Amino acid sequence: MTVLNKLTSREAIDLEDKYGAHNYHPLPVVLSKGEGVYVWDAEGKKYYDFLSAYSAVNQGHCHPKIIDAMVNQAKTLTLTSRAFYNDVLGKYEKFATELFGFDKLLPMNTGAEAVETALKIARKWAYEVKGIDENKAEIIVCENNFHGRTTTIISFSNDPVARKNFGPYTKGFLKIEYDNLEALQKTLESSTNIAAFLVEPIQGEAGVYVPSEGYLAAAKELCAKHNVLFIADEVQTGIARTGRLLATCGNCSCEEKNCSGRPEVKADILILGKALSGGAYPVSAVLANDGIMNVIQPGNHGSTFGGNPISAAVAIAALEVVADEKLAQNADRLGNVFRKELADFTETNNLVKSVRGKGLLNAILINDTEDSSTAWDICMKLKENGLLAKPTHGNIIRFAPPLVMNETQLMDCIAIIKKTISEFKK
Ligand code: IF1
Repeated sequence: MTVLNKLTSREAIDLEDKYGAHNYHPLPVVLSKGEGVYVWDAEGKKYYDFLSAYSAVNQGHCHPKIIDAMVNQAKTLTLTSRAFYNDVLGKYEKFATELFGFDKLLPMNTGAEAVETALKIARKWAYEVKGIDENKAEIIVCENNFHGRTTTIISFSNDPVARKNFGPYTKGFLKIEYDNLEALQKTLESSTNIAAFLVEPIQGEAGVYVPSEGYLAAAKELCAKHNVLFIADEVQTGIARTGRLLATCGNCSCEEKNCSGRPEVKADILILGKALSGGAYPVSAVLANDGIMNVIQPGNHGSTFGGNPISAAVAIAALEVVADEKLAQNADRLGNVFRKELADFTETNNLVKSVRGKGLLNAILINDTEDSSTAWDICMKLKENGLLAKPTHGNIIRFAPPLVMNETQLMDCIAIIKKTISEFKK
């Protein structure tokens, strides 16, 4: 069998099991094709994708505009490194900084790289602008955070599976309870060495925890009062996923003709990734105004692929699709439909305790213990019924379809979810 021959699902799983590191425990489905809200397995069975590659495929699988941009650029110039200029990066930087309302953008590839970049910028700003003594900077993070898998990032994780036996850990992080302003205020008042507060506008991996109304705005205000940078990790919540261009847009609606780029809660440092490329290519970015971004001077930071022509061309196309197809508005509207339908369902089915989320980033809480296999078993049944989703932690199932879904498709998916859970027998 040459590598290019089509594999059966069994063959594909066996190859990954034998030759691949076991750093994931995937649902036993082997995907072979994707288009819009659908994916097909190696045997040609069709599914609704209700994970969207963890909110990277917001624009739908293989969006023609994004793929065309990628293919055309790939046929022209793929990578120059930043040792030289290229004729696409500046266009992308201008487009994205005007769209999100910042002076500058530092291009990277993965979300974790962008988070690491934001942490480095915040520390350098603390020493060179705020005047904190070198190596004394502290950054506040939240319990149950997820910001990526690098050694520094897992150093401030409290997920033992992501953290254990990867020490020694990076210092300089203070952990507080998420959605707790008092804890933030107390910590801000406890030290003059605080550089920044890093927060997810909604805690995705922790189980789609939406903070209280006004939390982010009040947190930003507290940070400003203490001359501490507010860093929003919108890798998962950004790019229209929560019904706004950014989750930090809050109630500022995308209905405005030209987005003012002044979200309700304007981060000092904004981190983007995942759907910044529509899932076609690793593209992430850190955005900030000159007073912060200009602490980065030649040689301070970089990446071989960061800012490459393909990533720039793909990101422009991916962001244009969000605006052209009004994906934030669609996510907002369909998200309300989804939560209403599932909330009604909880009235009649005791296996679903609750539904929560914003836009098309939602999750249901299964009425079973954290360590039960019920959520996984339900996802296995959903797979049989043509819908792919995966539990986050324990008994929480995340539901995050591509934002190009229409109401008919959504109602079809809701019917599948209700039917599966109603028939579910442990
Ligand atoms: C895995 C989770 C989601 C992220 C936020 C940064 C990153 C992520 C808010 C890092 C990445 C991915 C990573 C992937 C699974 C997935 C995930 F379950 F891990 F937590 F989406 F919720 N900030 N999240 O969500 O971006 O380096 O991956 O490009 O590592 O298993 P990345």
